[in-house]
Amino acid sequence: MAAKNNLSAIEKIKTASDGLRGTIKESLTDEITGAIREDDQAVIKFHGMYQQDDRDRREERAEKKLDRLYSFMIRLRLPGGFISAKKWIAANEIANENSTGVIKITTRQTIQLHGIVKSKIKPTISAFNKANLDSIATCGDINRNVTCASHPVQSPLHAEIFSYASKISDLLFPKTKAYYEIWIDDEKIADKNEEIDPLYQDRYLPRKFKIGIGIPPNNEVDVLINDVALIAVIEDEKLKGFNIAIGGGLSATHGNAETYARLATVIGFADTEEKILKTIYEVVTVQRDFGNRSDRKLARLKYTVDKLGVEKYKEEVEKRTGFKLEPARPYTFDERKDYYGWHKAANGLWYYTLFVENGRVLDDEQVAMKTALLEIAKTDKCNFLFTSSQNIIISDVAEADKENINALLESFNLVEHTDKASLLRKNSIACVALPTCPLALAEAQRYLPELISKIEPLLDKHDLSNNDIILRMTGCPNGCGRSAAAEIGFIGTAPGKYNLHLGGDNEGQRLNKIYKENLEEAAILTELDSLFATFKKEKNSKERFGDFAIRKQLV
Ligand code: SRM
Ligand code: SF4
Repeated sequence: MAAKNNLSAIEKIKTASDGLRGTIKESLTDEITGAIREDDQAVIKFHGMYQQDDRDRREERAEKKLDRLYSFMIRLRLPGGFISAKKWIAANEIANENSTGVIKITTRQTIQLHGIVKSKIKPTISAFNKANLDSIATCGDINRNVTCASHPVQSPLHAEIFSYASKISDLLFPKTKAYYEIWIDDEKIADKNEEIDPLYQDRYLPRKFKIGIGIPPNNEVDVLINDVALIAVIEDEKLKGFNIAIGGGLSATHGNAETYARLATVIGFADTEEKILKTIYEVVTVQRDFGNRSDRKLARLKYTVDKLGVEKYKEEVEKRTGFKLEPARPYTFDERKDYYGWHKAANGLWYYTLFVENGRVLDDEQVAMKTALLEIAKTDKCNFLFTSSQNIIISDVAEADKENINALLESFNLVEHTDKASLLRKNSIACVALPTCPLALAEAQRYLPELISKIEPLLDKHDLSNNDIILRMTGCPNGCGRSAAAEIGFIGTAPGKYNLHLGGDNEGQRLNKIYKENLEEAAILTELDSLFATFKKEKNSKERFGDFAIRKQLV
């Protein structure tokens, strides 16, 4: 535990924030700047928003001696990525009214809106509130949006397993009412006792906290990259409980050997709902009490787990829950992919998985996806689910409504759009990066589509287009597009330059390693051309690209 005088600046801001209020109200009324006060920038994260600026315009504005072009990004809380058609319509309207208009599906199954100017934050949150949507705790040092395996065809028990996403989200929900007070009704909360928070206290967690739920054998949710990973155990067609793993996280900092990506380690099995939730709660309290509060680079749960040792961490959790976890049950992940197109789940309802390149829902010259999804939502005959690979599932479609929805998908060319995208493109993820992400060192979502168009002919050339290779790109090593868990991972180092990582497995159970540093596009294509040639020639019959890279000791 960090000594008081050794605490990081953010720790002091949290405890002095009066239940996450800070001076946000004053910041909002300051008309001289489009920004908010520095301390408040840390506090608003807990309300689900980030201050950003348009990095494409920085230079031009600096030359004109203008302030940066500030705006805000708001991220919704949608456990498991579920949203009703009515809520989608509301989000669409709010996006048009107050943001850039692009609806961005994230790698943690939710929606982000960008480009919201300061004066529009309150109207945005208030409109979300009217639609029963909120952005509480989607950022900040707190439990974030809980992810869950999204494809209902994965198991007849999908709904039962899925319900844990909301249960966990509720369990770890903060008690402060600051969000409502600041953004919605302006009323001061009379009884501060209601806000006493035994879990987060006034210091919250040392760092962000993420929980995911996976359903073997498909690891499309990338469950092991989470601080806490629940792996559903199904025996005799019943949900027996979950294997619980701790300590996943993908970020590292270039040049800082103390930082590293890590996959979660399974610590045991819990059967009843009470035991499962209690264990999760206490994993969080141990991190709250033992996590590093002086160095934010080393504050994630993964470092606490490695500092204490997995066994010690587990013992501390068991001491607090008052029961021992059972030995982990066997499980196998043998794929990690979205099931595109139409599928029928065990409950008789249909689902269509739509390919959304890098999660960006908009109308462009190729396809009017945003208009199409609005029209589909207006039928009110479906719901929506977002996948961890930034795609959209049009869900819960009754047999009688399928034809109508499919006709809409066809008429807007969404079926063709999904079908004609290559396997490589459909297996890819890019994070947001430029121009909004302040941490980006290189492009990601604005560049990857173009790079893939140059990689596809290489795969064709070596007759490898039918290989299920997972490729991901991030604009920096924070890992938002989970590139450390890809078979081919690109991690931005500088404008136009990427480290090329190889050797991650296809199922998300082995991280990749650095193969070549600081490659520009021409070098990337030369490297891949030669790697694909060797792979084609020397691979074993069903060998995956990531496994091949390991067998051949390429990394
Ligand atoms: Fe992330 C910070 C975007 C998933 C690890 N992430 C950011 C910020 C907010 C930049 C910032 O701090 O100012 C990015 C905003 C960009 C923008 O303009 O929108 C950002 N992260 C994203 C999203 C939108 C990427 C996407 O294209 O979908 C994802 C939103 C998820 C959500 O809905 O909550 C997103 N971020 C992830 C993931 C992947 C995951 O969780 O599955 C990771 C790696 C897993 C992990 O947490 O280890 C990830 N983001 C980070 C980190 C590194 C954290 C660390 O341990 O050091 C940062 C930087 C930080 O926290 O200091 C970060
Ligand atoms: Fe920004 Fe880096 Fe995350 Fe990409 S990986 S969104 S560049 S913080």
